Amino acid sequence: MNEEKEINENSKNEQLELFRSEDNQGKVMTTDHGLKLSEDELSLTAGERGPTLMEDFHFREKMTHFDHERIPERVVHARGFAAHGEFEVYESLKPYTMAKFLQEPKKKTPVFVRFSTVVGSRGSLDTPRDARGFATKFYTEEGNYDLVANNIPVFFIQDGIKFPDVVHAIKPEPHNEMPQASAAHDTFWDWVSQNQESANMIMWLMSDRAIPRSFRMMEGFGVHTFRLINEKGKAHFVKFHWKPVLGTHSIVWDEAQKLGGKDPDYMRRDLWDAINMGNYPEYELGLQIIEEKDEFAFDFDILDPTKIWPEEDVPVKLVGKMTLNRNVDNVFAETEQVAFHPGNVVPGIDFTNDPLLQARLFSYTDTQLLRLGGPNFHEIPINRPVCPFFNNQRDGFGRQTINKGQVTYHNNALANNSPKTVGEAEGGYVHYQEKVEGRKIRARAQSFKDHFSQATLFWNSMSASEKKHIIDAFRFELSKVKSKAIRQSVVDMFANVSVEMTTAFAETIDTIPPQSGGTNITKSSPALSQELTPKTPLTRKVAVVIAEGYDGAVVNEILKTLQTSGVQTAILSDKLGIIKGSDNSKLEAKHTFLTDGSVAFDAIYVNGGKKADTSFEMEAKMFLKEAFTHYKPLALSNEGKQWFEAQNLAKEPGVLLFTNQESKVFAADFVEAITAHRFWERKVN
Ligand code: HDE
Repeated sequence: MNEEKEINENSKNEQLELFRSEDNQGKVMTTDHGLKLSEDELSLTAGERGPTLMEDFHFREKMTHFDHERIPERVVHARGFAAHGEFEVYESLKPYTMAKFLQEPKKKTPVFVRFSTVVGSRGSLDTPRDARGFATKFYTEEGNYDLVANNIPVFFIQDGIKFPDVVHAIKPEPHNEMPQASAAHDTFWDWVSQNQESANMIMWLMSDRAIPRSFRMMEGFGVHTFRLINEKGKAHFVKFHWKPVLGTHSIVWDEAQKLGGKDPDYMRRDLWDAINMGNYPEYELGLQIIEEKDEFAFDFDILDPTKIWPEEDVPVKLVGKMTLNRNVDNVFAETEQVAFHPGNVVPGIDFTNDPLLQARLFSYTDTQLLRLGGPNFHEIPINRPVCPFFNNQRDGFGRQTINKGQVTYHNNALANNSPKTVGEAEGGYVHYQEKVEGRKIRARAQSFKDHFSQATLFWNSMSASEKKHIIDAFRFELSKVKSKAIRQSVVDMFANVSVEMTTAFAETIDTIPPQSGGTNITKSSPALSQELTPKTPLTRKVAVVIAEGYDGAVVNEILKTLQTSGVQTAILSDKLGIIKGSDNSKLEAKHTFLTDGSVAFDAIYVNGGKKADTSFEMEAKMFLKEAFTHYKPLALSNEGKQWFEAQNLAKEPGVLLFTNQESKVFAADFVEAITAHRFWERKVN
């Protein structure tokens, strides 16, 4: 297993195959030790009504294993979902880095990506207002490289020593363990108002970025400044980005909350289904590069993780593509046991002195030691590098490898001093020789102390609807904060970002609006808004609502057009099973009003049906009204049109009524509306 082989996109899968069990199908049940069993439902007892006997090794083994099935969940990012895939560069990145997996286009490197929420427990929901983790393990020929990213490019704090504080503050409060997976409570906002470096991150957290539509439709950011080093030893500062090919999209807050009840697995299901259907999610890798000589050329410190590098000032160069194309076989073995670490680097990629990054370099191994039960977690199949690995680390709980040989120390003569270290020319990792000097102090540079300018930049860059969502998010979160003093402190803090914004929510949360404040930042960064992100009908989900006696000709035309445009359709009715059209055509309903709210879909087409009763009509009206208030495209014909008109909602944008045009034209217009995604200009109240 541990031999040198050319790495390609299949390398990790082939390695995992060595550890996969056969399916249980048709097999005889045995103990863990291979003994065939004759009985699995009755314990061994002394007589039919007597006590259970200690001798019952099968009972003991089965129960003991069960008792020990759980491992500690991750202290943050506990709820996650993952998939396998591959990565390739578009052009050689040789001018910037010697990392071998970034040298040649067409060379494919296997990857494993775990997406996550940050705050909630493992059994919480997929759609809270929260940052999302986006951690990628590249299995390269030089060892594993981990890009452990989030979907928000900045962080709450500048120094990792404060991480336990922010996490304690945002997690459920310790005296009553409430609320789950939510920042909307006193301790979090108390912490925010006492730690003003969080301002920029809070703007992102209150924005649509914190309620993504899908893992397939969110950006990823390495957050920290890293270094790329080329063969000549020249370094560049770099920030890493993932750009989803489908664009960056979000849902609305009311939808997010309802989805939490209707389908807490909404985002993992979306990823799982997309991969199973062959709609492989794709993300382009982007680099922002700053020359070493320009380290101090910006009005922020490039080592400060609460700052972005505005894309208009430092463009993102798209250098490669990652495709996720295979679901996991077993969530525990892969998604739960995968262990990421920002310190897993390869030659050509190095760190900077960002104080948040430095703290992470300690924390990730430390946490795995507890979570995965000891120092051998690198041997768990999902964590193993695909290249060979040799050293003198030995033993410990759960050791898998049978290391041969007598010698387990360095230097040695007995084994010719092997395993030996090698220089850079042979692939040995040499840390970048940055010159550092200074006194031992606990202090932060002045250049880290502007906490508000970029928060204002973010606000300035939002569209009108995005601004409204941010204001509503502040209102929601702060309305749940019981202490009026904390609410006022937050208002006073965000007055520093924008008086316009803070005034818009201050009175609604029983606080005194600011009289003055704001920064002198007037510029905006269009890249921060989701307004201009790519939009496509591909993989959008549309509910086609029909009752008995639906109009077969129209419905079939619409289904055909949607499907050929790459839209996913779902037939929905008041019951499961075959529904007959007025022309005797048949469609099978696999979704119902009861099981799937309108929130499960991106757009709705209601045809109705001649035989629809009043209960169907009531349900359809509620379904439509809800989708309408979420700004979704709606197409209506036949009874559907009448029901909707009865609610006086017909003239708003994004509502398509089938009048006398051809159903082909109607269907094409609907696809166009689906491509627009949401109609924010619609008046919903
Ligand atoms: Fe993490 N973080 N983090 N983090 N983080 C963990 O590691 C930590 C930070 C991120 O899917 C933990 O294995 C510290 C920034 C992701 O398995 C832990 C600090 C970013 C994941 C930890 C940070 C991240 C984690 C918990 C501040 C975006 C999930 C379990 C110094 C760039 C990885 C684990 C997965 C997980 C510590 C800040 C992203 C405790 C101390 C900034 C995506 O080690």
